[in-house]
Amino acid sequence: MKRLIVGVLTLAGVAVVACFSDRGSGPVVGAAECRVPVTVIDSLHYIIALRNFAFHPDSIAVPVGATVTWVNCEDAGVEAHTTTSDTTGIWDSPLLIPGARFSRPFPTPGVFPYHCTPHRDLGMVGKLVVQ
Ligand SMILES: [Cu+2]
Repeated sequence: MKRLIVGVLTLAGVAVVACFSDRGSGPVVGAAECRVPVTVIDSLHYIIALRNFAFHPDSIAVPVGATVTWVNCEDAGVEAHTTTSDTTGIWDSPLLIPGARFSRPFPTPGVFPYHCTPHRDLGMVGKLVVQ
């Protein structure tokens, strides 16, 4: 399993593996994805965790055609977040409570800066590169 993930990382040209365990205090009891310290599910499926009022990783490159899933990994009771493209109209998730997720395919290349609408001023921003 570990070897497979490393292989996928190499193929995708993405050297990002998030380790969620060092970002929280105690285990996450929300979405299943939050328990897995992996950003890359396979070459076309990627996870971005929302935790501690930040996106993890906050910058990621994925191949054209990939599906990206943002998962709110905050502890229960923490404020909801969104994932919202800086360019109006590309994507705008509803408010995601802890445990909730939002997925979107990215069929065309580009650089997509995005943010969390309630917490943009707190620096809750990210960048997605589709290449
Ligand atoms: Cu937020």
